[in-house]
Amino acid sequence: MLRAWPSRRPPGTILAMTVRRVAPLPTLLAAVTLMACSSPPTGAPVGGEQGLFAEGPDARMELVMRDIRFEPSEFEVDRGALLAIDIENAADMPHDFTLERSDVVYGYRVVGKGTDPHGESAGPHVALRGGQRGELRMRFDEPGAYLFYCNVTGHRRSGMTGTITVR
Ligand SMILES: [Cu+2]
Repeated sequence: MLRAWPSRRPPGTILAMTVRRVAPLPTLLAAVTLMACSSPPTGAPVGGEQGLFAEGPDARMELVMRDIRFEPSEFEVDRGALLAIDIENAADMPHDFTLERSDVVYGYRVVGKGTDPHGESAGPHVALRGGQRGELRMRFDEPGAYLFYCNVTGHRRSGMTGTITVR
């Protein structure tokens, strides 16, 4: 179980932590630029409430997609906190983050041209090409366990699932 780290720290601290955890500098700069701008790059997929990007999140974490699993697959967050998840698809094939429940406030931004959605979804659904990244923000108002999975055919069945515990 990994706890999303609080982001009410000096900005330099957050950046340093981010630098250690993600790889290439150009990619990092793209992600930082994405977070800092009020509007996303032209043509990049966005969804949900973009107003969630107007202010800093209460907690931030990284979620990596691999073949075929999420890392980490379990983490927790406080109820009511604005959670920012930097999602990276470190695999060659497309993957997505799909939340099973739709009663969540969310917004996302993908860096660069995205993939088409993998099936229907009423809630958060972020589809990424291999090697692509994006940011998903969510706020959970109800405590409980929220299942997420990859909706690419066969991936959920193969164990590409995880759980967010809201306390
Ligand atoms: Cu997948």
